[in-house]
Amino acid sequence: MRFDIITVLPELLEGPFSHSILKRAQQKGLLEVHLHPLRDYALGKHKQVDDYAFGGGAGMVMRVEPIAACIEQLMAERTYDALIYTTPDGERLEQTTCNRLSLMENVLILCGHYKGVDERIREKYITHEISIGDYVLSGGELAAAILVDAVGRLIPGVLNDETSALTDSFQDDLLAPPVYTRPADWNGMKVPDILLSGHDKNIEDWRHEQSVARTKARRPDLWARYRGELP
Ligand code: 6GU
Repeated sequence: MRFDIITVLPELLEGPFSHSILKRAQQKGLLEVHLHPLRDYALGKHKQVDDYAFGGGAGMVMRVEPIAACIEQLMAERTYDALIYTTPDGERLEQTTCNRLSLMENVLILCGHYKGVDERIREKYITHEISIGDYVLSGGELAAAILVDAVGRLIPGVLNDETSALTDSFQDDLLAPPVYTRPADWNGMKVPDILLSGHDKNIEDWRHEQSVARTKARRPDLWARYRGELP
């Protein structure tokens, strides 16, 4: 799977994919992440990528021409399955969207900035508008990093049995159960006996109960969905 990311702050995205699971995914040839500095496509000697909003008001708007030039160049080289714009007014990112995106071949991400992008870019090119939650970030880069991380780890072959995504929180609309490792007794705080019992079926049942209890207590919204009461 290949991600092309258009950004005014490429430096911000150099770190997140250079470690651990996503680094290995790239080394294995399962994932490619290409950064495209928007300023390289800007016009004039000031390399301006933003401008004042028509109609007035505080905040700058990302101009159409550099973005269109960059997108057109990329689209001439390959076909994109999705053109994503990261923006707080987008649809909230959920695991189901990540699962769907992980089956795609080429995904382009435009990182939002300032007051946002000129609406005509959204109309002409963007297929998915994605927010990572109801709070405002200073730019869409960190949201794009989260998206690539959440999707990248789901690409077939990226995770092994130990890191399998099948038991993640949210994959079945339940939160994950508590986990423990050695020592079994830490200053009197003991690991639940059942986890030391070697009885796989009982352990599985216990984990499910814990997941249910946690989900009910912490995320009544997820619990309702699990019970089929919500979309
Ligand atoms: Cl995608 N961008 C910004 N700027 N803020 C956000 C966001 C995105 N998602 C949540 N907050």
